[in-house]
Formats: sequence, C-alpha cells, structure tokens
Amino acid sequence: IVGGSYKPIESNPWLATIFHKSRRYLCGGSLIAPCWVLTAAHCFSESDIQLKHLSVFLGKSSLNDTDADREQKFTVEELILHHSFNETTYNNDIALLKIKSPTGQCAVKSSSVRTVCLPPSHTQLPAGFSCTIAGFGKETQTSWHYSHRLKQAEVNLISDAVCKSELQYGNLIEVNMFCAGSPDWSTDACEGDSGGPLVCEVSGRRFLFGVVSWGDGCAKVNKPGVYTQVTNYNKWIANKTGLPEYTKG
Ligand code: 4AZ
Repeated sequence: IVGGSYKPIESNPWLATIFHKSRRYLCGGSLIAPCWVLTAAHCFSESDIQLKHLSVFLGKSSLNDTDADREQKFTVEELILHHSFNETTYNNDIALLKIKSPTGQCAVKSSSVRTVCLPPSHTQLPAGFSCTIAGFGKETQTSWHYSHRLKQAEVNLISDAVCKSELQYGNLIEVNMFCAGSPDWSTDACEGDSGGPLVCEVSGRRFLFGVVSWGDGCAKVNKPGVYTQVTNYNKWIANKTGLPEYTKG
C-alpha cells in the first residue's frame, strides 16, 4: 500500500496472507466464510506454484514475525481459479482457496480473525464513494521489499466513464473491473497487495466490493488501481463453495 497508515489486523480481521513454501509471500486474500478465502487468480499464474506448497495465515499484523496468540495457519485443500480468467487482460481475476488447519479445522473467530460480508449481487456504489484497501504490498513502486507491517488506505471509487477514458486506461477496463484511487493520486495498492480486499461501509456494515487486481505502477497520476468487481461473482462463489447466495430483501 502506498500512503495510508499502519494498522493492526483487528482493523481488517478478514485479511488473509498467502505464502508459497511457507517463506515467500505471494498475495493477500479475504476470509468470506470460515473455510473460504477469496483472492485473485493471477496470484497463481507462476508455473512453479503447487497446491501442497501454499499456506494461508489469518490474524497476521506483521509479515515477518509470528504472533502465535493471534495467528491461525492453514494449508490449502482446494484452489479454484475462475475458468475464464484471462492472463493477458486479467478479466475474471478471482479465485477461491479452501483452507484447513493442521487439526482439520477452518478459521475460528476471534478479535484478529473474522469473515467479511459479500454485498448483494450486482450492487454498485456511486463514483466518489470512499472505501478502504489493506495489505502488505510495497510502500512505493520502487521498493525492494514488501511492507513488514499491515497497512490500510482510503481510495475513492472512479466511474467507468472516467477510468475508460484515454487519459486513464481506455478499453483495458472490462465489465468485471472497476477503478479506485485517491483524488491527489497519493494512495494506491501496489505489488503484493494483489488478492487483498477493497471494503466499503454501507449502512454501518463493511462489505467486500473489490479484489486488488492490477494497475499501471502504483500511485501514478491518472493510473488508478484496478479491482475485480466482486458483486459480479455472487453466483460463481455460491456455486463453487456451496455457501448460500445472499440476495437483498
Ligand atoms: C501488482 O503488481 C499490482 N496500483 C497490484 C496493484 C496495483 C499495481 C500493481 C495497483 O500486484
């Protein structure tokens, strides 16, 4: 995250951190049900990634230190990439991980671990709406390493019309994507924040509206962050997880 501030995991208790071979930090994710983490499909594009080498942590405030009292560690039982994920355009950049602890359990609710709500299908918030992003990604585009501490930042939703303008991304923005940025372009998601949450508060409840997907660099003028539009995938998520689909009313 470029800009924003350091926050304890209790501010984003659904944030999952995904590692490869227990050492290399790969991506963020969001706990949407005790056994399920929603993340980005492109996190698993590298050819050497194997299911058995993935681990997922919940309750982590620091990337490099263990806090046994607040952390929960899992292996990945299932990795479900969206069948129409396009590695070139990043359309349908969404994936699900089914997690399992060494004792065969899913996530246990605590002050540092909880699920985030999915918004009703196809709901869209107006341009300018303020939402929060969180993650351990780079703090500047040129940084050599990820952030040691969890960061959070506010970004505003940008209309498709503006984001699809030639000044911004033109026709690179697909229907399953939306853009968000800060008015002075000083805050943004960055490398390593991929897969992580964009959460918006509606009627006093926080909902997962976006998955960090891509962008031209980080915090560049007129190059906002691009997010997977989670509300287009309620049916897909319900289908793949067997969880009930939430419909408003
Ligand atoms: C990345 O490389 C990445 N500024 C993620 C988000 C953004 C840029 C790059 C958005 O994972």
